[in-house]
Amino acid sequence: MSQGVPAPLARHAMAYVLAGGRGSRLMELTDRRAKPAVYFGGKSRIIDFALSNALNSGIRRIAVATQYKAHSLIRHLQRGWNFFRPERNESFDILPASQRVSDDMWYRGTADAVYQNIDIIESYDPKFIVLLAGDHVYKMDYEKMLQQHVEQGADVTVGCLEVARSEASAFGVMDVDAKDVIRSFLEKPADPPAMPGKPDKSLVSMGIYVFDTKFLIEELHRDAANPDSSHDFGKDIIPYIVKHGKAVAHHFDKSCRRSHAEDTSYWRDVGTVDAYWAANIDLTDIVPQLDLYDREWPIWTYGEITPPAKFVHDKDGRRGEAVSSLVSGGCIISGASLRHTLLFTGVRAHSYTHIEGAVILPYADIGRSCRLTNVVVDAEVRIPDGLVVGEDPELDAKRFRRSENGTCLITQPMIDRLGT
Ligand code: ADQ
Ligand code: ADP
Repeated sequence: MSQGVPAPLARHAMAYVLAGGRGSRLMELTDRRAKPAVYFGGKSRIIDFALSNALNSGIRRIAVATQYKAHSLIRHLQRGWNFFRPERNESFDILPASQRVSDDMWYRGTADAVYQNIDIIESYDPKFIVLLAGDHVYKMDYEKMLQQHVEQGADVTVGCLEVARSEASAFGVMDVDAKDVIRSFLEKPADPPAMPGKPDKSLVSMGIYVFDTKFLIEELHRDAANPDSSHDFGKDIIPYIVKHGKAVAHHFDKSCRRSHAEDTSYWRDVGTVDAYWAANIDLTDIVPQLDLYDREWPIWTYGEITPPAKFVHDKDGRRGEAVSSLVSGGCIISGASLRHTLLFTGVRAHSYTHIEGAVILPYADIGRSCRLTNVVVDAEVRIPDGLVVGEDPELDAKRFRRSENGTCLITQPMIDRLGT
């Protein structure tokens, strides 16, 4: 169907990013913002990874469907992703759930979040749709996925990777033949099937898809007319195409952006507080698994203009210092010491304070004489002088959101409750 379209195919594609999900396992971190708007890596938000991948792959039309607690996400997109120019055939559309098609306020499912905007997609007439999730951290060249899609003449191409079988029930799990044609697809099976010859592994969907636009629109109309459908890609659309058409798997390994030959193929869901903490803290390692310093694959974001980070002695001559840490612009470390810590923009840390294994979101202020170990501190939280976290599991669990692995998430309402 798509034979004859000249490469790069990305110039004929629109990236459609689903960014409406809450990500409820991130607990209070997503009380005020959708998961794609959650801060990651010191300067970015999670959605910047999918958007930067699209841009770095050569895609120049992007749409983002939003729903849950969209304000912080929309503000971020308006500030950081506003450089697309119609006269160069570029576009960037933010598509909040609205009453475009029916009286329903909300998108009913991921397929409905595309169906309700078919007219907008058609107005740009892209040949391909690269459908992305706005809530994963990874670097990937979608051009390679588009090329496989065209070469194999697929109806849909599904991005996939291998995960431990014990974790696979959170995903769509597939079985493929020698040419990677998908033979079966089970959405979040209780007992996920293993890969042939690899009893501990399952092949799972990354929740990203390439479609010919015309085919996708036909499928969305068919699905919308089906009263039994939940209007979800993973539950309804993909299993239907696997049965009645040609669905092909694209292995992430083939298009994962590597900075050097030994790079592992890095993909994270960061769906829980523990996974979020670990992926951020990993960046403080000597050689992190995710390279944010690759100038040929930059992760674009909204960058606030700040003065440089500042490290000062306090009045008693105590050094403000950070080792194995990432410190963003606008931070002031005064007489505090930091280890394996990641500070987002504008954080303050004061004298006699020690911080270790901490992810501290923008404009938090850590008082004097605190000891914080293995914490995530939400944006703009004011940690009172003398607070100790990470040394008494029982006390921590009473005061904060203590995770399975012992990470404490600290938000302002939790701090306010300490005084009562
Ligand atoms: P899930 O992880 O369950 O499974 P889902 O909740 O469907 O993913 O969300 C997919 C994306 O759509 C997310 O980026 C989310 O933010 C967004 N989204 C959810 N509801 C939305 C709505 N109403 N409007 C707009 N956006 C919305 C999917 C697939 C699995 C696959 C995993 C990989 O169904 O097969 O394995 O992703 O993570
Ligand atoms: P502490 O509680 O550690 O004593 P303060 O918050 O009083 O720290 O600030 C300590 C140091 O941080 C100051 O002496 C100054 O060097 C620097 N600092 C604080 N605020 C600013 C600012 N607005 N601009 C530049 N430097 C500042």
